[in-house]
Amino acid sequence: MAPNTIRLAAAQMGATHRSDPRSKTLDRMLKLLDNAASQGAEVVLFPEIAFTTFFPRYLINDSDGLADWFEHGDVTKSENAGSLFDNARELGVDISVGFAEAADNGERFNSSIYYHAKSGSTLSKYRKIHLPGDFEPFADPEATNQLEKRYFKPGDLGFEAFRVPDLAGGSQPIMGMMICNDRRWTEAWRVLGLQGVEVVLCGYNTAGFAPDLWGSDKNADPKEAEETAVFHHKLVMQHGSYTNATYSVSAARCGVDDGKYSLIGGSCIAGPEGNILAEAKTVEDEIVIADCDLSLCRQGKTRTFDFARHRRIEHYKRISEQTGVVEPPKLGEAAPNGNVTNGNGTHEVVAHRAPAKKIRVLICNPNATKSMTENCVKMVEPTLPPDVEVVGFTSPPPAPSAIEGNFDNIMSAAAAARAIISVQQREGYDAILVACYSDHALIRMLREEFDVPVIGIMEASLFAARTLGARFGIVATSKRSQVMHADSVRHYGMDGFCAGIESCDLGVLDLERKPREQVLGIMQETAKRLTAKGAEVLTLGCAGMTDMKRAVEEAVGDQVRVVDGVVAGVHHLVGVVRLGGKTAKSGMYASSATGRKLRGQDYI
Ligand code: CDT
Repeated sequence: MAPNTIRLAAAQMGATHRSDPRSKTLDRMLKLLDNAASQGAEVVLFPEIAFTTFFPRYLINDSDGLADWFEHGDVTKSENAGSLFDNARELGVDISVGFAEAADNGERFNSSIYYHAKSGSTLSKYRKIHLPGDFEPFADPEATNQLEKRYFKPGDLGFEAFRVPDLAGGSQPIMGMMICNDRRWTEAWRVLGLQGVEVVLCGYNTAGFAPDLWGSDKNADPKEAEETAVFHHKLVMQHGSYTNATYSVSAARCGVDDGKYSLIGGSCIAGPEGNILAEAKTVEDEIVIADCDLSLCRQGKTRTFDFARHRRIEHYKRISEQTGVVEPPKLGEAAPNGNVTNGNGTHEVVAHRAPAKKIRVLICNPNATKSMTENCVKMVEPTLPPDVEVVGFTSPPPAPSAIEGNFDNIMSAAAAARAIISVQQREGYDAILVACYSDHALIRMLREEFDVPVIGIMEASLFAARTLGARFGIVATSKRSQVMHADSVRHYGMDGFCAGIESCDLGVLDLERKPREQVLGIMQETAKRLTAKGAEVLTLGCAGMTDMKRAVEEAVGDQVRVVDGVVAGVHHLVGVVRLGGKTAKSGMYASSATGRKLRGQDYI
C-alpha cells in the first residue's frame, strides 16, 4: 500500500427486528468486525443506532422502557456493547459506531464515537445535529414514523474534525463524523471540509418506501421509491466528497425490519473526486472495503476547492444567519432592503433601509450561580428564530447563590439591578427576562428603570399555561416556595385557574447537587400529584428546572402540557417587542432614575 493509504471498511447491517435480543445483534457486529479485520481493514464504520433496531420509528412511552433502547454511561465499557470495543482493541482495528446515548445529565442524543484501538480510548464523539422527522407520530397508524425530534436533543458538539494517530504512515489523517440525515446538508460537509477533513464517516438508517415520511406519492412503486432513496444517498455522499476533496465511508442499517419497515442499503466508500470506490451488493450484513490513498485529496484541496483562495464568505452570510427560506419579492414589490425588481430582471433601488436588526433579549439570572444561567440559555437557544438572540447575565456578588426566601429575593435584586443598569446602558437590549420563578423584586425595579419590556419567568409561564389549558399546576422546589408561589399567583390574579402547587421538598441547589435520577424521580412524582388534582398544564417552578422538562413530560403523558418559563418568557418578550411594546411610564412604572436625579441622589 502507498504510504499515505488506509484500508477503510463499512460494516453494513441487515434487518434488526424490534424483538431481536441485543446479544444477537452484538454477535453479528462481532462477526462483521472479524470479517473486516481478516481483510486487513484498519478502520471499520458501523451504522447509526447499531446495537438495536431503529427504535425512533415507534411511539414509546417511558413506562414501556424507553431507557432500555439507550446506552447509559461509557458505551465502550457497557455490558451490552463493551465486547465490540474489546475485540476491536484485540484486533488492532479502529471502529466508529452509532448508538442512542443517555447522557449523565438526563439528556438524550443520537451519537457516534471514534474508538482508537491501539490506545483503547475514544478519540472523538459526535452527536447528530440534523434530526429528521417529527415529534408527534402521524395520525395514520400504518404510516412509518421517525420520531427523532421526540427522543433526542439536537447535537451540541458541533462538527469537529479530529486527528487519528497510528494510521496512514503516521500522517495523522483528519477524520470527521456525521450521522444519516446530516449527509443531506451541504453545511455539515463544509464545516468538516473547512477543517481539512480527509475521511468522513457516516452511519445511517434510511427508510425506503415511506411516503408519509418523505412527503412522496403514496401510490408510487415501492421498488422505484427505494431506488430513488439510494440514488439520493449516493448523490450526497459523492457530492460531499467531491466538493470537500475527501474520502467518505457510509454504513447502512438496511433490509426489512419486523417484516414491515424497509431500509435502503447502498453502503459505499467514495473518493475525493466523487467516484464510488466500493459499494454494497446486498441489503444484508456485508463488509464494503477499499484502500484510500489520502494524498489523492491534495488535488482538490489545493486547486478546484482551495477554499482559502476561492471562497467568498462575504456573500455566504445568509447561510449562518437565516434558517428558513425567504423568497425574493414578487416583481414590482419592494424587498426589505428597498430594492424593487422589474420584469426585465433589472433592479431599481428606491430607498436604502438598513438590514433587519436582531431582537436581543437579556436573560437575567438574579442569583450568582452561573451554571443556572448557562442552562437557561442552552434551553432556549434551539427554539430561537434567526433574528432573535439571547444573552445570559448572572448576578455578581453579593447576590446569593440561590433565591429561597424574601431576604434572598431583595439582596439578589439589589445586586442584579446595580450591575444591569450599566450593562443595559451600554448594550441596549430590546427586552429583559428575569429568570427567577417568583414575583421577584427585580422585575418591577427594571420596569421602573427602563422602558424596554421586562417580565419574570413565573408570570410568563402562567400566561402561556393559561393559553394552553383551563387549569395549571406548579412544580415547586421547597415547601416555602410553595407558599410564596401561592401568594404570587393570587397577586397575578390567576388563583381561580390554579389546580395546585406541589412541592418537591428540594432546595434550589439540590436540583444540581443531588443525583440527577433522584431529582427527576421526585419531580415526576410531584407532577403526577398535580395532574391528579386536575392540572392540564404544568409549569416548572424554578429556573434550575429548565432542563428537566422532558422528564416531567414523560411522567404526565402526552395529553398534559409542560411549560418552561425561560422559553415561554423569551418568546413572550419577543412577541411584545415585535408589537413595538414599551413599558408604560404614566403610573406605577414611572422612571425611578428621574426621581433619584430630582432628589440629587446618586447612590447606585
Ligand atoms: N436516520 C435518518 O436520519 N434518516 C433520514 C430519513 C429521512 S426522514 C424524512 C435520512 O435522512 O435518511
